[in-house]
Amino acid sequence: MMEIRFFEEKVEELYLMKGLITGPAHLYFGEEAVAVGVASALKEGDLIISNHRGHGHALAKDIPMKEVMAELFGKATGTCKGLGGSMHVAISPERGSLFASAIVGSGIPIAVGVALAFKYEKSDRVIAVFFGDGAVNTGAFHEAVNMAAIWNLPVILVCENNMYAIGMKAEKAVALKNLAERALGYGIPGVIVDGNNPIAVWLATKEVVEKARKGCGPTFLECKTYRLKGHGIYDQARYRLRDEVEAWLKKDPIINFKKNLIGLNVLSESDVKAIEEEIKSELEEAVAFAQNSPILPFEELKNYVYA
Ligand SMILES: Cc1ncc(C[n+]2csc(CCOP(=O)(O)OP(=O)(O)O)c2C)c(N)n1
Repeated sequence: MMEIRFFEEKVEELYLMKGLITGPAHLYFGEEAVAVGVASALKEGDLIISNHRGHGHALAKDIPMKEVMAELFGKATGTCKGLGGSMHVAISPERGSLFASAIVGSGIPIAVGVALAFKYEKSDRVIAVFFGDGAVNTGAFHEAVNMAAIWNLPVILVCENNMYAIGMKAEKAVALKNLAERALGYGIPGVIVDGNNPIAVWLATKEVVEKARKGCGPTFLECKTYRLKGHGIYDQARYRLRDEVEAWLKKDPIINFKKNLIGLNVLSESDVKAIEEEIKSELEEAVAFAQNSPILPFEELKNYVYA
């Protein structure tokens, strides 16, 4: 989680202060426990599908930080050879992260298709797809979840309810108290979990993943969390009330988890310092790698144009 947080702080600095990263970028500040909790509950061979807010998904899925950074710099050494940028950074099928797109909700039918393939193959693999509260209002969500339900497919629908779709508050867009209630309409379980607690996310994911593996079908997992920054890196999010932001800052997943681990004597203050130092030096290396990497030669660029 600390790796994701420090990464995002660095991206913010490189983007806003140094202008070294350009294009759209959506930070994952505050939502780290969801990606980490879900990714650590999956086994080798399981897959994830990310979305436009994918830096955290990529790092949680162990895509090397330097490849993630290089993609943000638009370099040939990035996960998409620098052709995708921030919104496609979590595409690395060999590390189990299959797809990421800027089209809200678009990963859900793809995940359902992959889950159908798993079922045909009689494999025990599962796929988890990350999407926001805004995505539950897309047609893609409704059609795909219905199919996942009738065919009893091994897909975990991870809804990162960070309370906003750009500036639209989820409670103004959906007439339900909990988005997980949507699952009932499709005949599948809806589970609500504290998305700021990595252990809670891990436990809940483990349980629903094991069910899916055994052929018990999909689950809608609503992780209640908060986007501590604006929608995109450029958005100062002035539409949020100060009280709301302050209340969520108190629920910061990293500060609280660190406090808990120290309180339980799992980690000491100096262990935490050592972890922080390690991440900072990895980050410096990742930035240097990205800066020194080449861009894709024009001749190769043409290989990726399908028209
Ligand atoms: C199909 C579609 N509709 C609208 C948009 C414009 N858009 C980009 S991000 C976004 C909000 C997404 O909110 P949510 O799904 O809650 O994810 P979050 O950004 O909060 O992680 C919208 C509406 C889009 N990219 N795709």
